[in-house]
Amino acid sequence: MPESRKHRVAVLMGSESDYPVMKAAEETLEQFGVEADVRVISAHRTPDRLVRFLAEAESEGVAAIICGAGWAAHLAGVTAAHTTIPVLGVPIESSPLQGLDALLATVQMPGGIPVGTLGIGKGGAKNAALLVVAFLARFDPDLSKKLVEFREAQSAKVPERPTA
Ligand code: RP5
Repeated sequence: MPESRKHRVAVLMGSESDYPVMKAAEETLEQFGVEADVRVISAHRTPDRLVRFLAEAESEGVAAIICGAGWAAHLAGVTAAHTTIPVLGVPIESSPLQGLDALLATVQMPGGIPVGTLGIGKGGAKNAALLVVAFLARFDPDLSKKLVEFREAQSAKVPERPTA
């Protein structure tokens, strides 16, 4: 496997309508050379697809699973219940409650089955990918170097003073 494709991370979303948000996770992983396996899987509309996918993910050595969902978002929790692969959740602002419902549903997992929950929306999706990269980077010097460079480039873009 080429160096840049050493790690594979799954990005799941409850609906295709979540893709504009979850694309931020996909793009961020790709930016670091981490392969993103992107799927539409609904915990309530396609529960069998979820179970089938997770069996596949276990056998293919998927390092982490990022789940984005809106409304009474249970995708991340149900995913975590079916696998020991680490699961991160991204609440999506697709409901009349603008993601507050999804945030609470995702973050409030009872003790025993963790879901690492990020912020609502695109920022959360991007951070989910960055968090996975940070974990992987502890055991991968090349990825660690890329993460340090990313942080440095990000800092360099912050101006000392605002322009008019
Ligand atoms: C959730 O319901 C999905 O994650 C999505 O955010 C929301 C709306 O889904 P669609 O009705 O657009 O398919 O399950």
